[in-house]
Amino acid sequence: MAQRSSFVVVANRLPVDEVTAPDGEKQWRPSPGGLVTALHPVLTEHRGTWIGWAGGDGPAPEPFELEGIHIHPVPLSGEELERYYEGQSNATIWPLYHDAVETPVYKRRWRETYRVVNHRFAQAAAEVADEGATVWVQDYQLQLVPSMLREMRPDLKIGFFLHIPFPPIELFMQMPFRAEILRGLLGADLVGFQQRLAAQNFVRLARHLLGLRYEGQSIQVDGRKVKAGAFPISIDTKDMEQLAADPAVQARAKQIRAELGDPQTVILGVDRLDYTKGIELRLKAFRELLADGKLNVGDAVMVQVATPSRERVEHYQTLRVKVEREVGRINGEFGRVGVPAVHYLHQSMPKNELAALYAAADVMMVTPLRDGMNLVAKEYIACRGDTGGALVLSEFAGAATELRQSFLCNPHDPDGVKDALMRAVGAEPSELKRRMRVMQRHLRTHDVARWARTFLDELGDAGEPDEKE
Ligand code: GDG
Repeated sequence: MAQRSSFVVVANRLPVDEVTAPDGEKQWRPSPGGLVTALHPVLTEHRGTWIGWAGGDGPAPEPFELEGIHIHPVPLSGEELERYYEGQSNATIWPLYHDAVETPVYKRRWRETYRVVNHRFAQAAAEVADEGATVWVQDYQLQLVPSMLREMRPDLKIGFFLHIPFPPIELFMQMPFRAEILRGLLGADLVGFQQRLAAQNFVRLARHLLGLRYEGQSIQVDGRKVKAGAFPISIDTKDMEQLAADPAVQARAKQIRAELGDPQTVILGVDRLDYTKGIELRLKAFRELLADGKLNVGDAVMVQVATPSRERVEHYQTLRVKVEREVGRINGEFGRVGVPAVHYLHQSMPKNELAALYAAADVMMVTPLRDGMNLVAKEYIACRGDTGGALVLSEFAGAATELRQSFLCNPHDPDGVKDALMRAVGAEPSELKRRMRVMQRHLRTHDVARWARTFLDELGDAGEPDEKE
């Protein structure tokens, strides 16, 4: 029988990777990420279990324990991966929730598989959760799990957190099984979003679509209260600051600048290769500034890291072609032998190399058309120490609500992006340091541990009668 826990996390992916040791033996290794770092203390304290997919399309490995966490793998077949993950999650829900910046694709068989897989995750949670346990469901792949789980186990306290935006009513209404998704989420006691506006979209939708009454952020559902709220996620700030301050990382940052030809300005972009991230428009702004003569190759150089992502989904294949065409065009027009204008890396890199890149960059460009939060923006700030540096940030990233001292821009306005970039390039060092200090102070207090604590405290109170009642 599965190990029972009083705290259970349910997420699409498990926080582990399978690696092959030199002797050929397969082993599990924790895959570091903000979420697992934040939840590790809670998980170990409560004999916690993490339910998720382990990668691969075969039968799931047996549950096991790793660094004090019970790992409970859920299997996905090849066909399920294609329909539930690549299809319904990443070709329907992902674009729709990001303002439909790419056209969402709707397919009946994808939805059916989404239901089947969500049910499997809910069942796994129902099996491992102790009487009265707390279960925290994560993200857009698992929106039906809260209501399915509530039906199986009404004794549980259920939280849900959406890492991506929640769209306005007009957009959400496109979704063919919209009421089912909404009811799915309403199975939770607390539904958390990155932004206040997203929480508002959600409560208004509950009234619009299901005629439910709400007061403030509290919705009345079948005699229960479901709370919605904003819980902006963050990074492990201390860990990132320490990593960037490591002498080896600092030396690597210097070396990177030298390898780039010691230019005056290093401009950096780091994203998953995703159409929501605004990579193309950023490249285009850089090209136009070179053409206008406002920036010169040699003085300014751009580095774009585009981590491979969702490569079997068509939208992503088209994007890769477009981005690589733009990089080729810029280098073809403006590069010289041995001096390219854009250094483009379509590869995933170790975290310390990423930290060195952040530390080496004078200007970080984070220009998504829509983004739940954007942790890259926060990581850059944590990595700059007291050396200044400038963040150009889209108003459409959740992070823009907190990082007000960045150079904010509207990514839909090319001139606005160019203007923000030039202001960042030309700003006085003293001004840049002042801006950075304010944002760094904010991130030191608003880190990922605080995010998890705030959500779980509120979930602890949810479902309890109000004091005034
Ligand atoms: C979703 C939401 C929300 C990237 N390339 C490499 C690498 N990364 C790391 C970054 C950062 C993370 O991946 C990306 O996080 P983002 O927040 O920027 O974006 P999404 O992946 O779209 O995340 C987003 C987030 O969930 C959390 O709620 O902020 O809005 O879309 O940590 O550093 N890490 C390494 N090598 C790489 O090449 N090691």
